[in-house]
Amino acid sequence: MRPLPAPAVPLPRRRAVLGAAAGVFPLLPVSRAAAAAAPARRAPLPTDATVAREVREEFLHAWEGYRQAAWGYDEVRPLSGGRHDFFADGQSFGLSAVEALDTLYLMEQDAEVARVADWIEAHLDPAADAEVHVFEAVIRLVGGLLAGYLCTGRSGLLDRCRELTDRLLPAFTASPTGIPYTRVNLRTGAVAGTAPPLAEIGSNVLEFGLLSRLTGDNRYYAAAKRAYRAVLDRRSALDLLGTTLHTETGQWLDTTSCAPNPPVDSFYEYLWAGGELLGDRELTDWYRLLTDAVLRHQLVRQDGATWFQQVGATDGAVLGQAQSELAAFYAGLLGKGGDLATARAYHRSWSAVLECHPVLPEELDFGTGALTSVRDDLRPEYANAAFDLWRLTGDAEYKESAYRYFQGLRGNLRVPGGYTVAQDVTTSPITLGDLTPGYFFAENLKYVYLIFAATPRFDYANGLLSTEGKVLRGAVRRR
Ligand code: DMJ
Repeated sequence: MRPLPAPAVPLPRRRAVLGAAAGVFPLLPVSRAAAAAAPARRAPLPTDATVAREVREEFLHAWEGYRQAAWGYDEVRPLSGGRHDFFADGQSFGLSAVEALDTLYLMEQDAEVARVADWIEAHLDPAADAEVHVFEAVIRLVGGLLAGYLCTGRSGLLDRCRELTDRLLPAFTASPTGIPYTRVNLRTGAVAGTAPPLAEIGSNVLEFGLLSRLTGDNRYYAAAKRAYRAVLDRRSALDLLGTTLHTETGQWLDTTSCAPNPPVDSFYEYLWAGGELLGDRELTDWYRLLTDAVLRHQLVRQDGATWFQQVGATDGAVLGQAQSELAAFYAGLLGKGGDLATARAYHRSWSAVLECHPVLPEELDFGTGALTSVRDDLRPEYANAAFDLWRLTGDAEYKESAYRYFQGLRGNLRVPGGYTVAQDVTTSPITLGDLTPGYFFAENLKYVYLIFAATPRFDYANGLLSTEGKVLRGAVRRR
């Protein structure tokens, strides 16, 4: 079983009433929490057009930081002006540019879209001598190239996408079980890494299924389905799943059901989204089966809040009460899957945490009320859920969530060179780190922008985004 991390910053458990957050554990001293305005007392939001303009300006501020200091490299360090190779030292894939491509398109930055697409076609090397992380390469690069192709129609982007996916495929086809290896060398095809967590096993069916559709080559979709089936075949009698499987033996290496936390989070997301995007009923049925089990065994309603505990997959025994910020996306997924009341409640629990902090901390323990990670890695999941729930319901609450989240980022994590992660959100001022993660260009501000922009470039009724925020359906090409 996976041990839960010890609380890094134990804080007293308090139960004071905090406006709309009444009954939820304040996860910071009450004075700080009380300083946060309750929704009812907050000033009305600016007009939608104003917010959309503000959000686009901030995205372009970050983009300019990347362009000036790290163009063609994977990621920028916005404080120092340094660069970071995400996949392998000495190898760059222009990750942030690939991540930004469809966001730039939605924000009508057509000259930048052309600049990025030109760079990809000329410089992105799908056969680089680099051992890459398969899951990250799929959701970020394959998904980014697909979304870029769907936005622009440039066949060079689809060609790169296919070449890259062909070179990732040995991670699946070399596996005796169908459970993918975690790493592959793009040049040699050598595979490594035999302990993938569930997110790394399943978070490819959207990209691979869509690529199969676009190319007529079913190998990609077949590999993704084989991987999913391998996991479903190993579910417990309670219909719960563990965390990690062995690629070659097919044995569970960790039998903790930690959904919706990482490292299993998007495994569940891709079941629902795969059913939706690909019309695959089997994926939808698997989503329902597994989600019912998570709701039955892991949902905790406590002091007015809604959280998800960790349990043993075979016996349902309670193992922990850790909640990662990355799990905040689950409110949107539950809503899309039809569990709207639970979805709303879970999002409110995260909103209450945001009442207590300028930006969301990385992890907490809802049992003790302690923060177990005081970092903020510029995470997008809360905004992702706000976007999903706003699209489902149209409720103003989710616009407020998104705008408050945006204000937190702009007020605390903006630096002259762009936006950066934080090492400690509990200090005043926040202790900053020095990195703009690639996903920031794909996700955070895209979700907020789409809520306020009413852009004709996105089909709000049918649009579908990947776990990395890539628009895999619903990009409306410009005339
Ligand atoms: C992103 O890469 C994706 O959202 C992924 O599913 C997990 N989370 C990171 C950003 O936090």
